[in-house]
Amino acid sequence: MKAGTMNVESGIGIITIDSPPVNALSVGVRRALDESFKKFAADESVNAIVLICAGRTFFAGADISEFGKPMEEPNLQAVNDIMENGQKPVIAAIHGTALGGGYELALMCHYRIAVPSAKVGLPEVKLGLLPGGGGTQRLPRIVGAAAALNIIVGGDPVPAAKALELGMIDALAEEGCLLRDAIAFAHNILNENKPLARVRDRQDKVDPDKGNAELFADFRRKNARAMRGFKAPENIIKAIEAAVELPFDKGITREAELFHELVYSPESAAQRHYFFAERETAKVPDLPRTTPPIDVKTAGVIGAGTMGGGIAMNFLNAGIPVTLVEMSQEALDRGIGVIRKNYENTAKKGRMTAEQVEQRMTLIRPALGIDALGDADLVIEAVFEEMAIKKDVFGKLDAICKSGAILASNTSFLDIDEIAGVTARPESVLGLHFFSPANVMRLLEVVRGAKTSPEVIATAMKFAKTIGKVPVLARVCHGFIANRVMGCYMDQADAIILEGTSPAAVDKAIYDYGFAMGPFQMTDLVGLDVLGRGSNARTVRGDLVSHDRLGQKKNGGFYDYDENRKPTPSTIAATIIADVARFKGIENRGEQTSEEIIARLLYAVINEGAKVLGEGIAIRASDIDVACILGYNWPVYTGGPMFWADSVGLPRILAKLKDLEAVYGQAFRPARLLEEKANTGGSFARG
Ligand code: T1G
Repeated sequence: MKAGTMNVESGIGIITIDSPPVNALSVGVRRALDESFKKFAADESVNAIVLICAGRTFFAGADISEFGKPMEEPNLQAVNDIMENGQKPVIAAIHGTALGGGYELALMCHYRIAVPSAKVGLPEVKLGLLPGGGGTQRLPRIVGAAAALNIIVGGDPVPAAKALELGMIDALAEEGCLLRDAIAFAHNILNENKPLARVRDRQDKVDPDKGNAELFADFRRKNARAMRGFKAPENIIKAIEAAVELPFDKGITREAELFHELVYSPESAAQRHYFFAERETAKVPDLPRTTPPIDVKTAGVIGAGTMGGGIAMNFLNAGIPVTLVEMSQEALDRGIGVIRKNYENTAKKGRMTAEQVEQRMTLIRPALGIDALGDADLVIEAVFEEMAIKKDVFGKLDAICKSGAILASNTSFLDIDEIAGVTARPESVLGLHFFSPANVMRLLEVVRGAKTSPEVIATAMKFAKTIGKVPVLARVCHGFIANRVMGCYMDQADAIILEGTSPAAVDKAIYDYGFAMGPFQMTDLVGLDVLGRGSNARTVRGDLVSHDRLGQKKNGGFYDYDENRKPTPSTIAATIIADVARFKGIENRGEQTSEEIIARLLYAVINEGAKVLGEGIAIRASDIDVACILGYNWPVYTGGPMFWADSVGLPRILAKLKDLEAVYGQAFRPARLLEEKANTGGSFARG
């Protein structure tokens, strides 16, 4: 039995599965389970069975890479029949993260014991799926329908202490003594001659909700916005309704039907693509896995403004002391005040304690002047986006920072090589481009300069995870990856309204595609003073600002807003748009269809993505997907622009780009890589 071992200790059969990295329930693991349970079922010296995993975690679910392929036997159901319906008590001994099919397997056991550091959960919704191993039928029987809706539609893991409270586990083991305590637990079950408690037989938590349609209707209403565009949540709700209304076996059949609808859906294929894409970004092909990362024990941040403060919080959250530098005491106090307020707001929501707030605040070392950064392992500057200022700062850092310190710029578009050029240590310089709000957005673009050393890159890719970020490596170009490709989306949005399509029509098309908000509502939210200027040429945004329309925060922008911030199309904005169009001599083409708007704005992104890939700015197409999903909330159930392009079909996109080029010119000239792939049956996913 390759994936595990079996042994017997004082009448307790112990099945230990060991299939790195996360004991996913691959066919090999299922066979090992099937074989070992059959053996122990027949072994008279065995009175009870403990199921435990070696390595970093209990089963972390089905093997996601097996989905979309024909499922090999035995399936999870076969293993279940031996475990749940056997004559001997089975105890799941949980450490790490018992997730998805892994936790469903634990629910098929008669009892569950876990170490305090463990977590259990059913995160399938994040893969566009539902728990297809009985989780939607068994969990409601333990926690009730209402709690099951939150746990399964939410998809977040539940820490052991909370799981015990909810009944998701039956006991806590001592940390580090899981097997010992699981065996003792098994003996107690035998000594007390406790019945074989099958979760499937419990009705006390589901019967009270029979006929309670309002419970589900209310849940749908309350979560409509978060569930919009996703297919899986509605199927999960239906499965839990079945758990309440139907006998167990009928519920299991219903669950399988609902699972089947999802596993072959484009949404789930996209979300599974994203699962692996997010884990692929940290792998840099030309960087040997043995490249030693530099130890980052202390950090420095220059600038305590919105970005600097947010960046600093990431390090504080990871327990790394930060020297926070500002030019004036007033600016320093203001910056630190904002950080404290952010933490206190989080504490008010119960997501951290007052002690944790103080503990993080004590890690800040305020400083007036760069000299305080001499000992920092890593310094990130977040000063004004002007090359001369950046060069001045890096010149000074070069003079005072210790040798081997990493010097990073948070610039969102300036040339990292030019900045590195003012130092004597360009190998220690790179870009670390955070997205606003920097303490929330998970994307971190790591910008590799021409001379940045492998050690510095390896360090950045590794510690990104330490501070809760997903690193995407980019070479130097204007706007790097996310801003560059999404810049085309904004450019086409600005162009199409000058040709007579209303901002509201553009926003509706983009909203219906799946973004939380279209480009013009987004601009009004962020503020035209933030996103408005930046061009000396006459623009609609510039004119709106000169009419003192800054967006939601002042006098409206592309829209007018009522006291509840409800947007209505603005006649003033429409007049300004028509005026600028006339001034630029742009022909009015009338209101475009949603399909045309989508092609215009999103195919422009795909085309630019193909250029970014062709130029080697991005390592792989899926990195562009991750950057757009995490940096610009591109809807994850499309898989991101490049994955979506493959699903639309590259020949179709190429043909449309050529049509658009014929009308709108150079901006739509198909990228060579896209043309090549379209003409050779290639795809971005297959590289
Ligand atoms: N299948 C296949 N590979 C997996 C995997 C899985 N379930 N989970 C992780 N990996 C790989 C991952 O790609 C990476 O590979 C390595 O393991 C380490 O992962 C019937 C339908 C467990 C919390 O959704 O959330 O069960 O990049 O980098 O940060 O109802 O992995 O090294 O080559 O993420 O320590 C439900 C998914 C499946 C859990 C560990 N389960 N995994 O996090 O490591 S659907 C999940 C995670 C299901 C049933 C259904 C996390 C983790 P590589 P990592 P980590």
